[in-house]
Amino acid sequence: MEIRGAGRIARAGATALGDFATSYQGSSLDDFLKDLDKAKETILSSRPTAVSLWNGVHATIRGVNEATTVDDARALVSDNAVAFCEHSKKAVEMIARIGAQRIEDGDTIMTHCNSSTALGIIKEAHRQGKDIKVYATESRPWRQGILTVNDLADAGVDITLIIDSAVRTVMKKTDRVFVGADTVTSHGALINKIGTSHLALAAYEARVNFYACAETYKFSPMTVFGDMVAIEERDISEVIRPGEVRDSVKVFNPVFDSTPAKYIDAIITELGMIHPGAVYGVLVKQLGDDFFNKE
Ligand code: RUB
Repeated sequence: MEIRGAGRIARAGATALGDFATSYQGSSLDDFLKDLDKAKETILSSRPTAVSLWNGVHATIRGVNEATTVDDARALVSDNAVAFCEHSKKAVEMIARIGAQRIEDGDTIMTHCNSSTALGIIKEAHRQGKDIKVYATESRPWRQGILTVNDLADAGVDITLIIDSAVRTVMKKTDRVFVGADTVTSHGALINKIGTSHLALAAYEARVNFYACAETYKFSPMTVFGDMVAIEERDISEVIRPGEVRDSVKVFNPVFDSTPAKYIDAIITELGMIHPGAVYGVLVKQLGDDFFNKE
């Protein structure tokens, strides 16, 4: 939880592998590849839900098995890491410009948790001089909403903090919802911070546009083949203080939830705004025809 947000997590994972390669001292290519694999598994196990981490790590090791010397392999991993991080930052900037076009002067916006991608859009609209008001949820139990409101306040945005259970009440005053993504499945479902699906349902009921803001490296290749997304569960100490509830009380602390595609009006990506139904096509293109034609 020191590094938060699926984009930052992916860049941190790629950078860690790049640093590992740069500082590697051994001279055997075989040993390097084995150690790289161990490092990769350690990084991947740190956050199971955000596929951005998986995609960032795999983009970083791409082609390493074809290297013929340890120096070539190290240089490739290190260059790939830098390239992934640059691509990631550019995608977030592009999404800010594309998403800001959806915001109209006078709009009231709601956001959830702390998504740098969604906040990029809001700050860009504000920078363009649009008169906007934003409501941000507290996002219990980690209260990432505090980061969000301070970030937007520093940018000069009119920002109001609400508790998570005020979402449906405030949705009546809202024109659009922008949230981030940890993972987007091949059938267009959005996996994001717990409570995101409540915003989506309330928006659907109130006929408010609901946008998921996601770089395409948050699209999950595994879901094309039917894999489910693992939802991270965290310690109960995040929810209750010691001795606060009877010993027989169980506490369930899932960290993310899934919003079905039918509640999402559009996904704002660096490629443009797409319908959730288009995710499969983007993934197939990214994976390449060869992938599906393997014997
Ligand atoms: C953060 C969260 C964010 C997404 C997208 O959860 O759910 O909405 O990760 O973030 P946590 P970004 O604090 O548990 O990591 O748009 O910055 O990639």
